[in-house]
Amino acid sequence: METKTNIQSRRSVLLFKVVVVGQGGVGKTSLARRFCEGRFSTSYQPTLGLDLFSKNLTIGDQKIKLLIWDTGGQEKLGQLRPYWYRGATGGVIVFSLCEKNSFYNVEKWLDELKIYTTPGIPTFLVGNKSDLKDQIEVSTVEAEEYVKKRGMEYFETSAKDGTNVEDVFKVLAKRIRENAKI
Ligand code: G3D
Ligand code: MG
Repeated sequence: METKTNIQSRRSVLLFKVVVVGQGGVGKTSLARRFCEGRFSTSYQPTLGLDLFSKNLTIGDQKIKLLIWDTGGQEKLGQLRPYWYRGATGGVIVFSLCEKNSFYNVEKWLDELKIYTTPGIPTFLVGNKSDLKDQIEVSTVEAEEYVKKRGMEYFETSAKDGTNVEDVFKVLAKRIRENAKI
């Protein structure tokens, strides 16, 4: 007699594409590296082309491969822009808590995501460099007010000491899964 196999226990790996955007120097590459490779280095070159990071996660019984698309040259993408964003299932907009201007630029990145990604994909706002406590220029209240109006979730991170970095990507993976109703 044929043995019944349990299809539920052999569910395939889901591939989630996350695009990380934000002004240069805010810590996008550092965050992706901290999450995927568990390390921080102060001698990064600014990203020239595209850095691809990936990490395997398990949420419940579901295996997920998170692909993190990080580029420092979004401004220069030109005609490639739609391709770069194509198929993104989630977005992270990063600013530096120590640079007010990078916070004012967030709206520009949000508009860009709205144009090129599928409407309604989970998008998080991340204020990075929380370890530089005496240099903070953007208050938690200010950032929280901003996200409240736009229905986003907000995290304050430090790629340097690791604070909240895991949370950002794990909660995002969870939201992507909920959004896709998988
Ligand atoms: P980007 O990819 O957004 O352009 P990077 O930013 O990841 O290249 O980081 C830019 C600079 O900020 C780097 O410093 C990096 O070390 C620093 N940095 C990134 N995240 C943090 C953080 O959480 N805390 C602190 N203190 N510094 C951070 P350098 O000196 O190499 O330019
Ligand atoms: Mg970079």
